[in-house]
Amino acid sequence: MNRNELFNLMADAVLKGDKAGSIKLAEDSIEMGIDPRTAIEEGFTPGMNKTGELWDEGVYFLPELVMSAEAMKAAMGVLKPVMTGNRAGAASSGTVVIGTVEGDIHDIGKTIVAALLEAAGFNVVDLGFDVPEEKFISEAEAHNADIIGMSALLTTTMFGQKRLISRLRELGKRDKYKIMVGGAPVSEKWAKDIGADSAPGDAMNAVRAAKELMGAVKAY
Ligand code: B1M
Repeated sequence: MNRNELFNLMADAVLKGDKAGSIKLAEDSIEMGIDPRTAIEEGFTPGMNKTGELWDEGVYFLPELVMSAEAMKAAMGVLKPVMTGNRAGAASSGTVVIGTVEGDIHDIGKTIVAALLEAAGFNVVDLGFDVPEEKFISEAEAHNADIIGMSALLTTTMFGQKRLISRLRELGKRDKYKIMVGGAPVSEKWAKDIGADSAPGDAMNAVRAAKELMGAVKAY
């Protein structure tokens, strides 16, 4: 089987919500020596995006959404340990506290971003989903974070990103952290309007953006 055939099977497994199939294909990709990030970006994620399209068209409903999400996360469970590897003792590129904002349980994209940041050498504190602003702040303080990363997938919940930045200003702590925001409805204009430092559109750009933000942090 060649790479493209494998990537198509990966997308299909997620689209069908085939958890066992996703795990097997993720394991096959490791045996074939394929970079886990490539397997995620070119294999499994297109399946999740196609799921989104079928939901938009009213072909897929919540059960299918959940099954696709479970298949996607099962694949991530196989690939993440390989991607982050044994980083014990390696110097950290910086500390990122990341989570999905309050009221929002979409965590697939956030988890991919967290895994890729960890693989790139960042110390990542993943707060999960439905995270209140105060928790982002208390965890950033506790871990002496450089970057706070917030994912939002709903137009109703993305205001949590704006509230956090306002709260940091009230506390006189806005300049202490670089703020990265993301999620399908999040645009560069939104990020600028709310005063965030970065709005990378996907996980690979999130890694590049985090490194750039660290350059800015270290410059101080
Ligand atoms: Co729901 N959902 N969902 N959903 N869901 C969306 C987001 C929706 C766009 C579908 C639609 O109607 N077209 C819509 C939101 C509409 C809107 O507000 N604009 C929607 C809705 C309405 C809902 C419910 C309200 C449905 C209902 O119950 N009636 C409900 C809300 C629950 C809640 O959160 N309170 C709901 C529930 C769910 C499930 C739980 C079933 C499931 C999520 C499972 C899970 O995450 N564990 C789900 C799913 C799967 C989707 C879609 C189909 C796919 C989202 C996804 O995982 N994409 C989604 C449709 C869509 O987005 N097209 C939809 C794949 C993922 C890899 O992409 O998350 O965008 P994404 O992440 C990318 C980038 O955004 C970026 O990098 C990632 C990887 O490349 N990125 C970041 C993400 N976070 C980042 C953070 C960064 C940087 C980059 O820095 C910090």
